[in-house]
Amino acid sequence: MSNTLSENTNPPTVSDPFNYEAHFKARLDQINQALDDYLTPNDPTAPNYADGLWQAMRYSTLNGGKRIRAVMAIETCLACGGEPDNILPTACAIELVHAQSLIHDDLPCMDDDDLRRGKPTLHKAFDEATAVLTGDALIAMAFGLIVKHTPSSQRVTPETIGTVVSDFADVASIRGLVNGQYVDIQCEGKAVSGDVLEYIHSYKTGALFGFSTRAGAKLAGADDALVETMTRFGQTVGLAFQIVDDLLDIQSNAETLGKTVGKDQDQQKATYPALYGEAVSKEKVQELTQQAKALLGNHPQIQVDSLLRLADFISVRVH
Ligand code: GRG
Repeated sequence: MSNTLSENTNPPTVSDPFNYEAHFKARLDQINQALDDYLTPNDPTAPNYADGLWQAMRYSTLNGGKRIRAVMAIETCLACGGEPDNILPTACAIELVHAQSLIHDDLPCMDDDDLRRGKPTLHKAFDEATAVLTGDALIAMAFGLIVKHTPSSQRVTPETIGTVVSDFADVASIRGLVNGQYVDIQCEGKAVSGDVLEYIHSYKTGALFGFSTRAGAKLAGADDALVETMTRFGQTVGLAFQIVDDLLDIQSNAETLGKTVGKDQDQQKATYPALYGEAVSKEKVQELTQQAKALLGNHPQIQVDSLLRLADFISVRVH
């Protein structure tokens, strides 16, 4: 398997997710290996009375997952002229916060789910207290990874890395996921407007995608205009990703998705298909995908191929 995109002489067609997945398998292996390393206690000889917590962190993080946000971060960094080492710690940090959000989302006080990535959710496999603590540990660890492991250089200064950490704090809190999750829960069972729905999806999902591409661009040393374009690219693709998620919740099955289906309707969630219907939601996905891809046309200096494929893959994904 090739480890670089440039070695791929026969790129998959954009509407073929199987070829796409093969193309990016090397990226997944790289991310999974780094996550495995980060989630290994440093000193195996030291007393470790919290072994169960390490196991829970590994169970919830190294248990599959598409790694789409991490791949977006890496591919954006490469597209903007950066190296994998610049972005890998942040890509892993993104996956840790994403894993944490899924663990907490699955808790009985939130979406109350039993199945995640084809296995029992963390609080089912372990217990609720462990699930809360695992989430806590993953968030804090994520910030540490960026600070401890991101190499600085003349192009990517410690100050730039500091702004990445600050951006991350925004999307992992009231300016991102937590905000979206709060409004999502508050809106359960209520009729919501299109604006509120877009707000929920943008905060709950779009924000972390936007951070992924923003960090990718910043850690490649991109200028402000490119950083802003890449942020919008990620946010737009992230919104499309969430609408596809809404559609799959209706159209797919638990075996394919590895999670419970039909929950949005059961919990009377605010979703695109519920508000606009399936056909309009699919059109919206295509519209957002085209918008995202068009943004990239503003910067002829970047290598856009893999980002175009990512956007297309997200729009046609089946799991
Ligand atoms: C970040 C501090 C902090 C708190 C999180 C619980 C919560 C607050 C937010 C939940 C947000 C949430 C569940 C959004 C859903 C996003 C989504 C579409 C998840 C599914 O992503 P995939 O399909 O999952 O990429 P895999 O398993 O492939 O990684």
